[in-house]
Amino acid sequence: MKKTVKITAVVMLLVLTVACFVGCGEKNDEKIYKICSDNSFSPFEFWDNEKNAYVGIDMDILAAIAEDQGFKYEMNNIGFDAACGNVQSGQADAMIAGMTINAKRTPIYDFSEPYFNDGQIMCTSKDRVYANLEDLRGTVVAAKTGTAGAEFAESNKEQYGYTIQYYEDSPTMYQAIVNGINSACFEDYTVAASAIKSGVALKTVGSVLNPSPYGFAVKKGCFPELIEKFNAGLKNIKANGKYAEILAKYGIEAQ
Ligand code: ASN
Repeated sequence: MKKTVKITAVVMLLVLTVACFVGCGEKNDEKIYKICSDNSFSPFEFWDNEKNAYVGIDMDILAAIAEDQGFKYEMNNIGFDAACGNVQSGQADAMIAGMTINAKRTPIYDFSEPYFNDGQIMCTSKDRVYANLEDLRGTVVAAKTGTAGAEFAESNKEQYGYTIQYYEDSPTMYQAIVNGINSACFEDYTVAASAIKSGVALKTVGSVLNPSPYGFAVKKGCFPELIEKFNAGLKNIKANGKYAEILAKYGIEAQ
């Protein structure tokens, strides 16, 4: 009897170990973490033609933290929804993508300490007159698949009587509003402000909704050491001024 219990315990341990490896991707000493991100979410991540590379607050924060903590990674800017899919399927180990920490995500991701705070804001074309959510009744709102902005649009669509059209990235979503295909979207305030500053013909309406923190994320239960390193590095780059320097480089005040 005792032996059976022992064998069962060993088998269970083996199964659990294998399950963890399968669920979290491979792990070894020379680990190069596969990290993915959004592809057009300025000032957090965006393509820089001159540098021929993705740049932005997230890109710089992660580089500074990896340097501080001595870990290696490769970055894949595949878009927000794709990044979420890759982390959940184990094709990627982690993501940094201006990702809002919210109740829908905490059961399936482990997040770092917050590294920024932002909420969504309603955006319309510069010359349209939707003054509030009520005015969106009967219109088609634009949303970026899988985002906190989409979640806001979804949770209010019955009450305010609009339907939703989905896009894969922020610039395509903005263009649909500018071109009059859609009435409005709910975008992170800092990102909407950056787009407007760069000449996108949108305006923000009302005040910031759902202010929440941004976090670096792994699939729930995977790579706890990476979250620990991110948190330790974040603390260090905040203490040594690097964090404020990165934000300032992109015209954002340190929080
Ligand atoms: N703040 C957005 C979200 O968490 C991120 C994004 O669109 N890149 O859904």
